[in-house]
This record gives sequence, structure tokens and C-alpha cells, in this order.
Amino acid sequence: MMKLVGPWLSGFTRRAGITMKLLDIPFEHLNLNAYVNKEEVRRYSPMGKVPALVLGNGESLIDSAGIIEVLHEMAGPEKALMPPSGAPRLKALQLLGIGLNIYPKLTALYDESLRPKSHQLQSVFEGLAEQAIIGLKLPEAQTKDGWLVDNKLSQADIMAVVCYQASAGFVLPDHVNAKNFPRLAALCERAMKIDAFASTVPHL
Ligand SMILES: N[C@@H](CCC(=O)N[C@@H](CS)C(=O)NCC(=O)O)C(=O)O
Repeated sequence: MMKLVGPWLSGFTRRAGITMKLLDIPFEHLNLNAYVNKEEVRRYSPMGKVPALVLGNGESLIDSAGIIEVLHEMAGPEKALMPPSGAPRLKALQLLGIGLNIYPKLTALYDESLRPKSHQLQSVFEGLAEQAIIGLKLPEAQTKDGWLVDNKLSQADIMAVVCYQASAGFVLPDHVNAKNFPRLAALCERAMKIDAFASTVPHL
């Protein structure tokens, strides 16, 4: 059976896990944190990055973009969680690109918070937070009553939910919440009715 290495607290790991669950691809989840379980993670991912997908033959693959491509290929074009072509595909790629660039800002905010107070720069925190918030406002403006693109659940929704929940839950709760981002909050409520999302909620 395939193994997915990384904790749900890692948004990139969570997006791979949500995808596997939505596509009914069986896997063993190795809940190893890149910061805490460094040596164990390196057994599967020499650079210590998560997520890593360990395939049935023991080979491993890092980076969620490639992992998702492999998973979509396994599931086949009918089930792939991306529109196949044209304007819907472009829209999904635009929104996904935003999500994939919000999340590293959240990770950087976390990394900054690990520094001793005397070595933290308020301007760095503010700059990272500003970029993440600008990013989140983009899907917020495009969210309607259903899923983001043609009301069909796609990678754009997965990454929007992952980014919103991490921001609202523990990285930027004063700025990112249901009051300031009501449509993204509602999108998350819809997602949380689905086991793939509800069973992968990150915990600090
Ligand atoms: N582009 C990568 C980013 C993965 C990433 O940055 N993962 C973080 C955890 S969220 C990590 O491995 N951090 C440990 C490190 O960079 O040493 C992906 O999409 O998988």
C-alpha cells in the first residue's frame, strides 16, 4: 500500500491526503512532522520535506504538485479533481496558484515565530501576513454558494480550504475569521461535511 508521509498540520500534506481520500486511493498515513521527526522523515524524503508519497514499489516522490499529478493519473481523467481544459481549467489553475503561494507565507510566519523574541522583526511578520491576507481575499471574492469552479469540487477548493483553516485556526486568527472572510468560512463548512476534509483537520 502507498504511504503518505507528513502531518495534516502541513497544508501541502493535507492537500495530498484530502485528494487521496476523495479519489478513494488507499494509503497508510505516516504522521511524521518535518521539524520534530526529522530523522524518520528523511528515511522517506532525504531532504526532510513533507509530503512524501511512497509508492507501492518503495520509490518515493516529494512535492505536492507532482504527487497530485500522479494521483490524478492513477484515478483517471474522469475522476481527476481538475477541470480538463479551457476557461474552467485556467480558473482552477489561477486559484490553485494563489493557494499554493499563500501557504508558504503561513509556514514562514510559523518559522518566524520560532525565533527568540529579540530576533523577531515586526516588519517581517506584517509583510508576510499582508501577502497571505491579500491572497485570501482573491478566492473570497470569487466564492459563491457552491464550489469555486463550475460548482465542481477541485484542487482550487482543496487549497482554499487548507489555507483558510490554517490561517483562521492558528496562524492569523485575528485577521482571518468568518467575520472578515464569510464566503471562505462557508466554503469550509461545506467541505467539512465531507470526510476527506473533516478527518484531516490539523491540530497544533
Ligand atoms: N512545494 C512543496 C512544499 C512542501 C513544504 O514546504 N513542506 C513543509 C511543511 S508544510 C516542510 O517540509 N518543511 C520542512 C522543511 O522545509 O525543512 C510541496 O508542495 O509539497
